[in-house]
Amino acid sequence: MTEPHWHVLGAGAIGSLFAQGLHRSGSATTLIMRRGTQARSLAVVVERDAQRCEDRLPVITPDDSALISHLLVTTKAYDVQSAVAGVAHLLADHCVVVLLVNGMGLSAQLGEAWPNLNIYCGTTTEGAYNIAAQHICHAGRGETRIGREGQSEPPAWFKHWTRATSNCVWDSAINAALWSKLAVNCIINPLTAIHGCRNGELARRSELAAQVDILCDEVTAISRAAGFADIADQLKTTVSAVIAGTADNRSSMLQDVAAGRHTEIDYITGYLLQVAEQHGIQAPHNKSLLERIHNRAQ
Ligand code: KPL
Repeated sequence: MTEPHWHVLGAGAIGSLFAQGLHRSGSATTLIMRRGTQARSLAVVVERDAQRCEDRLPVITPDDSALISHLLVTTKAYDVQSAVAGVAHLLADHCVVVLLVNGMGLSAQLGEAWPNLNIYCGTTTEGAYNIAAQHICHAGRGETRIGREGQSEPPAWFKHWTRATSNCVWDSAINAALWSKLAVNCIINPLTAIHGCRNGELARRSELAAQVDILCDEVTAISRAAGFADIADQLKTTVSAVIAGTADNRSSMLQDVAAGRHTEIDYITGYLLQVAEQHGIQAPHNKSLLERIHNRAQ
């Protein structure tokens, strides 16, 4: 198989990181920028371990006449639908789409809107933040899991991903990986956004630790009902480990609220509450956080 040509939609920190990784692994890689972008190429700069790696990648906008066969989407969850709609006229029939975004529910939405897309989902714990546009710090190495529920064999294009990023695995039970991330995000993200605190304070301040506990109980019950018993059993341990491991982080939702941007709450807590409702489970604390974030940020 010839190396696929990847187009990257959403050139934030994670998008820039994976775009450079795919480019360096030998795949043609093009950034999709907003309409009106004049540049035909952009420098992508990744700083890690006191080293600076710079590559110039080609750029297209939705006004160009490219045919996209492999699309990596790394936008914010709330931008996915409109960003894909903006390039839908460029997508090849059965275009491969890898959704590397927070939250859940988006692949079903995209599949409904564009039934011919060949959609895969992913989740990553790579740590990267923006220094400037397309200039990022790769602050922490993590693991990337890509998959499609029930598909045990990875598609041919996946082998390029294992070269593009240091720790990338195929996951035929990707929904559990996505749910596990969602469960953790339901607890850490809204609380840190509402209290304006770094992740570590959720363990240090007793009144916040008590809220973590109550939320964990609700998310545990919903996880169990949704068929994720292992995640439910481990949830408190997992959440404590993530809080400890990311103690100095400002969560993505705190950053969004602080910058006056939309938040991903509808795709995180909102999705959790939909599942809770399907199973007849009450989750008043999660519901109250959803409302507080809506009232503050959106
Ligand atoms: O995923 C995160 C986020 O901020 O969105 C955590 C794990 C909470 C790290 O900050």
